[in-house]
Amino acid sequence: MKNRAMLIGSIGAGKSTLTNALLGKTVEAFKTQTLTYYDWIVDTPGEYTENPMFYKSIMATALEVTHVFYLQDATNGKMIFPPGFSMGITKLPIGVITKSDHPNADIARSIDMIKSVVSSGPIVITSSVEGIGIEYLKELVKLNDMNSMKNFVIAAMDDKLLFNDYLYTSRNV
Ligand SMILES: Nc1nc2c(ncn2[C@@H]2O[C@H](COP(=O)(O)OP(=O)(O)O)[C@@H](O)[C@H]2O)c(=O)[nH]1
Ligand SMILES: [Mg+2]
Repeated sequence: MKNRAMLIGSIGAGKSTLTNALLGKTVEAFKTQTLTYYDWIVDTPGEYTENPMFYKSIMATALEVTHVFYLQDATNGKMIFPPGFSMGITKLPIGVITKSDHPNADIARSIDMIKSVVSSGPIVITSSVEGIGIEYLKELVKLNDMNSMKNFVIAAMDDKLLFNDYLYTSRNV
């Protein structure tokens, strides 16, 4: 399978804007009504994450990808993923904090929230507007196992790139 990432997160978390940043496009983000497939990205509607009725759609779509990006909007204090959500999806998880450039961004709060979702995996602090963290995400999607991602994070030595593994250190994915 070609390495691909599915983006999930609340309505307005910045999925479509991040998709554009990752693909290097300058087009305006648009509200996604259904799944949108790009070269190596699957953008999902925020409703999929916000409404448990759509969890089965997330699970089904996950079968088509190698990585799942769990987005947490740094300006939003609301936690919308159930704790441990990524444990139910057997694809490589990556926590993504969006909008780190925003004046209302609370990075520490966002990291705490995403840690309860991605209990084992990288966490990348990003801004699609300023291009922060975008290259890290592209590199991580090329890596095929948790250990490679962990080594990548350690080698980067950047406080915008963390690795969370306080629960399970040798998770098999
Ligand atoms: N400041 C800032 N705003 C962003 C960023 N990414 C997205 N936004 C804004 O957040 C809003 C929702 O973005 P969108 O990509 O449509 O979210 P989606 O519903 O998850 O696809 C839009 O007004 C974007 O301009 C970012 O990195 N920084
Ligand atoms: Mg969207």
